[in-house]
Amino acid sequence: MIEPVNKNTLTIAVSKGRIFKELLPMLNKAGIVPVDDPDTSRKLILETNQPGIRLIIIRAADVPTYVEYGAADVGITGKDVLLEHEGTELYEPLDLGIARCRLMLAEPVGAPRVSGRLRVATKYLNSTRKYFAARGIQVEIIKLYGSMELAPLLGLTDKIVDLVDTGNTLKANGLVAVDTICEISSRLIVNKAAMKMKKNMVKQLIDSFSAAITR
Ligand code: PRT
Ligand code: MG
Repeated sequence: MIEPVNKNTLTIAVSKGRIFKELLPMLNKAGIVPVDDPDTSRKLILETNQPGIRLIIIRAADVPTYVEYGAADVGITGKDVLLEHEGTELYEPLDLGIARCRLMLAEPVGAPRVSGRLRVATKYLNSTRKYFAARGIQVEIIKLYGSMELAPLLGLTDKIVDLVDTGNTLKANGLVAVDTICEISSRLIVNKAAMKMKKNMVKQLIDSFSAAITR
């Protein structure tokens, strides 16, 4: 624990961008209204209308780390991020059903069959490794941090593994999805100590988020 435990405060870790946008109405339904707008504010700690509840705004991939170490009590992050997180177990009590997309394998339209060892570009090393291992396919995975779509176009790799929503990005770059690796949505994750020490606040949050889920 970074701070002495105060049972009456709750720190929620979230990334700005698409997850925050879709989370905001759910927070509001839970009676939590941030005082500042993270898209215009440069603050990394956002106070809310509820004295004990604050939001911290961090990179999506850092959310599990803050929650694992108890620097945040709870967090909201994509299943894609959780599948890559290497730390200790986290409670994942709720699928919020927001920021939905698919983790997909894609290749250039009309790509010839790959002879020799397949090369795949991705930032999702764990998920990609597991996918090919389960199929007994030898693969060389090349780690990139973004713009994966570019890799096959320049001959860096044969295929990519990336998130796909509308498919417009693939299409615009002459790529086509060939398989779905995993359905992705954002999850509520909870620190193990917070689950015990702040049981009431965490339970209230889970209940109000549950009620706000649109299926
Ligand atoms: O952007 P930054 O580097 O700060 O971090 P980030 O990319 O992790 O954050 P952000 O906000 O872009 O994404 C956060 C989370 O949103 C991801 O971890 C997913 O769980 C979820 N999500 C849902 C998506 C998408 N949909 C999505 N379409 N994340 C990224 N994309 C990208 C995708 O990588 C591709 O470049 O959008 C492009 C494809 O979109 P379509 O509609 O053209 O198919
Ligand atoms: Mg992004």
